[in-house]
Amino acid sequence: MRIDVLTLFPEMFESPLNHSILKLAKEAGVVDIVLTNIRDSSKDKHKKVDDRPYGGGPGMVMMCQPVFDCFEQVEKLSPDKPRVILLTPQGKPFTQKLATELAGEKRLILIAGHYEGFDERIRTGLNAEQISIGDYVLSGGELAAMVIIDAVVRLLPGALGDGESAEDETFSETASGGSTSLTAGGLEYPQYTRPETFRGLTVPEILLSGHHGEIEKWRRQQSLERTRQSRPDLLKDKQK
Ligand code: 6GU
Repeated sequence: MRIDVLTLFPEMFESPLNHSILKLAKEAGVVDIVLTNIRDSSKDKHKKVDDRPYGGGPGMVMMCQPVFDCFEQVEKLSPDKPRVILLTPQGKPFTQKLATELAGEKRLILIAGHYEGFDERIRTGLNAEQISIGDYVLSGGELAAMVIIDAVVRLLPGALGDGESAEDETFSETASGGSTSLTAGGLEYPQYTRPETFRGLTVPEILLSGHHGEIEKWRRQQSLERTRQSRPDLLKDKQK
């Protein structure tokens, strides 16, 4: 997969893209992530990329010219037709299901904005879909782009090392939309590793018993209880 990111702050991506799974995935050739600075496309003599909103109001709006020119230059860098995504709090919610869908694409172009938002003609002119990562406001789309990149790349075949699997997780879903994980769409059960006692805190007896059936039952109960406590909405969703 190729992912192009259009941003005013390419440096923000350096650390997240160069550690852990994303680093390994890039090294393995599973994904190619290319960062392009929108400001470099500004034709303004001061490299301006934003301006005051028509009609008044607070803040600044990302201008068409630098974004359109940057997009057109980047689009040409590969023959594959991209899925174009604008990161904005007005977008559709990013979910595991959407991550799975995006992981099936050959190419993504992510456009991260700053200031109060994009000139609307950027969305319509570039035929971009809008995605939000949650109901809160970030100061820019960069962190949202990184969240999406992480969630998508780890799903690509070959991104996780041997013995690791992106399936069988809390939010994983099958093609039909149903969950097949042990937790059945709920939250993960609690995990423990050595030692058996740490500062007087012990590991639940059942996990040391070797009774696999009982362990599985205990894990299901724990998962259900945690889900009831923290995310009852996930249980309600299942009843629909
Ligand atoms: Cl994609 N951008 C911004 N600025 N804020 C957000 C967001 C995106 N998703 C949630 N909040």
